[in-house]
Amino acid sequence: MLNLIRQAQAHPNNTAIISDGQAYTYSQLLDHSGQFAGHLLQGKLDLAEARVAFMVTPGFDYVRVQWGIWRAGGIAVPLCLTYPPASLDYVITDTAAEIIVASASYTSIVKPLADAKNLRFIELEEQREYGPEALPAIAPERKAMILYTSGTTSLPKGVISTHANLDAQITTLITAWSWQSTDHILCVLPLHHVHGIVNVIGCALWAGACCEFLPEFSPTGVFAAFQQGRINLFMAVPTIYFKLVAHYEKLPLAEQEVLTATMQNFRLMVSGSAALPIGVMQNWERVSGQVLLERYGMTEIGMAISNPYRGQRIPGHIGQPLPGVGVRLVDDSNQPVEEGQPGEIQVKGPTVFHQYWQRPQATADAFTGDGWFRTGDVAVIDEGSYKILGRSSIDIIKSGGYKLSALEIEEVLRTHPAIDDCGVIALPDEEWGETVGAVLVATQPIDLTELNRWIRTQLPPYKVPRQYRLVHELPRNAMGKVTKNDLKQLF
Ligand code: MLC
Ligand code: AMP
Repeated sequence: MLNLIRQAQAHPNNTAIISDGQAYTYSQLLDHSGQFAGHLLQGKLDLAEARVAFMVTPGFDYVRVQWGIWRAGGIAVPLCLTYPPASLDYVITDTAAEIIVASASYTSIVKPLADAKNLRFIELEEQREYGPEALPAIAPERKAMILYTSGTTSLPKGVISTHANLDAQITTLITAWSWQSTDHILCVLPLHHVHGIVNVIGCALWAGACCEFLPEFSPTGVFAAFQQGRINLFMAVPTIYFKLVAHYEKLPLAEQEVLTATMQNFRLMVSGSAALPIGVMQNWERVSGQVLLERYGMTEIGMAISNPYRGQRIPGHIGQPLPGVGVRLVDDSNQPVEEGQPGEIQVKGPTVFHQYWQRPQATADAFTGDGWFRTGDVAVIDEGSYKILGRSSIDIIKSGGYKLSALEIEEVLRTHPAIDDCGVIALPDEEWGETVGAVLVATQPIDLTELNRWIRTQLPPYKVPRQYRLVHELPRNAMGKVTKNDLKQLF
């Protein structure tokens, strides 16, 4: 039996989930996910790692589908809710998904893609309760989930995690952050990335705690949920803390005082997925009385390094390796660096993913000969705590906590009939961390509003360039390569 299920059986009567104004116990979650697993199986003994892509609103339905896929022996492929059809189709095709599940509100977007490939399509609201079926035993080494991540190649890669990987990613956080069954967390993060899936939902449900959902992030929604007085844990990306502070500043003094008093009672607030600017950390402490715990992670490894739950959290630092996670810093020749010297973060241990989906070369390239995963992030140990200095590739952009590939955006821009060539770079931004800037060489006059409308049919909103520069030629070095540092000078 899956460990997550065994854990849930230990607290049948605790509230597992609050969504859409309804509370659901662990016992209900076990029943409904078991029934959904049976519905997926349709008499088969085991889905045998068939990929099941699902586009489901965050909340009870999302979790019962995720658990249902796992309990039926499938691989869960959560789809981003803001992807345009082209990006959804990429994931469905790349994973060779066999079944597509959607909340009714997404049927019109995703059913045509399923129909075009003749895939089984399940609209959730069709039928909520299904008859019980015998469920297969799932070994921990079996593949559990594929999440898409951008890197230094133009197309996003599927990261496969096994059940054992997910268990290890969850349990290290349960220990390090002292999760309790009495905890109550608010989930506002998108559920196609590890931050929301592992750190928030995975940990809460492993601990027998309560996970309350907002269908999407909004400062008003977050503060209204906080004011109910039940929530004691919160995790988000720095952009969310920035947006919450900006909203708080506009509230009347009396409301601010009530909110601050409520937030002072929280057990823990965590920031991650992108560097937490010291100013945001300080503003948040002023607003909430909470010293944010910053941690570092990645889709391929879950969380690896964290500031302490008890003990000093150093601003601008990410802390120390989490329990059971091997971390080292190496130089260009893959040799561990001397103390105090910068090096690439490499990670080893049970939390590290299984492989990239159907990309053996990319998988081989991602590991050293002795099995360390190369993160591409550069750090140094300073005051006994790791501190991120930057990334080894200029082509990786982190915007609002999302990892974007400059190369992927360039490839899309180049398919536009009016664009001859282009270069995409990260632009520093107080709110988003970084935003996307694009330099375009056009073959004919370009209407940028029209261009943006077109890009949104190709890429999700967070990958859309925010600033453009039109040039006659891209700056190139002696080797004929576009020099991205020169592109930055154009903004
Ligand atoms: C959206 N907008 C952006 C943008 N994204 N503008 C600039 N840069 C971006 N990246 C614009 C939209 O086009 C829109 O403008 C307006 O902002 C509102 O869009 P939205 O999508 O409704 O925004 P909002 O809900 O405010 O979303 C912001 C956010 C979201 C921070 C809540 O980006 C988010 O959920 N980020 C979290 C991502 C995450 O979970 N990452 C974890 C990866 S795992 P207009 O003009 O169209 O109205 C990982 C490992 C680890 O990294 O360590 O955790
Ligand atoms: P993703 O591929 O979306 O999982 O993003 C992982 C990347 O996010 C890491 O490789 C880092 O570059 C970045 N990241 C995560 N947490 C932090 C942090 N606390 N500080 C700086 N960068 C971070």
